[in-house]
Amino acid sequence: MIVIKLGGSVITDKEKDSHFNKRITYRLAEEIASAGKKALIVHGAGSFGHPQAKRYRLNEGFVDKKRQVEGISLTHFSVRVLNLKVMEALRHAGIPAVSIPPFPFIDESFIEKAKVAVKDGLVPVTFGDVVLDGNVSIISGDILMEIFAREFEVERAIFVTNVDGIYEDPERKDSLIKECTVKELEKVFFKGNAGADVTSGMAGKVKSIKEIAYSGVEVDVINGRKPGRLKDAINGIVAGTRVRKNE
Ligand code: IP8
Repeated sequence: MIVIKLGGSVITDKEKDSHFNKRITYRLAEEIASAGKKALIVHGAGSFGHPQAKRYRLNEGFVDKKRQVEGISLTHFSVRVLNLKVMEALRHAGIPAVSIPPFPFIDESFIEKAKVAVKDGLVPVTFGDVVLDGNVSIISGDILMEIFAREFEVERAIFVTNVDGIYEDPERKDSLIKECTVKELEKVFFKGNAGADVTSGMAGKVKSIKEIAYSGVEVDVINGRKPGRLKDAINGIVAGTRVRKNE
């Protein structure tokens, strides 16, 4: 089984509020379908969640509850709109996908629901969302990748992004890390590229990647804008960054 995250920066245009990259998402769905492996799918929120969550400061907890209630509803609505679009793409490619939203919170039943779906031959799809965990917060798709990698027998985790992989220095094109151990990744310092992102961009992602590799699952980071790379990665051929699992 493979766990795949379709990053918000690939399936949406982060520069424009609520803009879905339909052509790319449909192609990625075709690549997943044609690779023919069992999969669990997570997707990011991109411009369907980050600007909304930021506007209402949902990543800061309850700071102005009266106003934030509208923000919670809007953000959850927006990520669900995106989820439906992703579901359409997956179903168009012939993938028997079913949606399992994190809202209102993640507990054991979340994993149980995903397990039941997998057992019956369905492909669970979840996504970064707003959650009410006694307070208000944002759960990133990266954390959901950690949960899936831990709870299922996963062979590989693939992060589909809009860059070629993990760079030691994002400003230096020649610093792409092609393959490394999780221990080597520890030595790389990531500045983070927060921008419009409420879940810390690449720095947050690397934290999750390390967790997954430490839990014994190999992680690949690839560029989803380059046709064929996702299908190849599912089949074990990575053009990007491969983080070897901790053995
Ligand atoms: O794009 C963020 O999920 P991510 C979820 O996977 C929201 O980091 C609602 C901003």
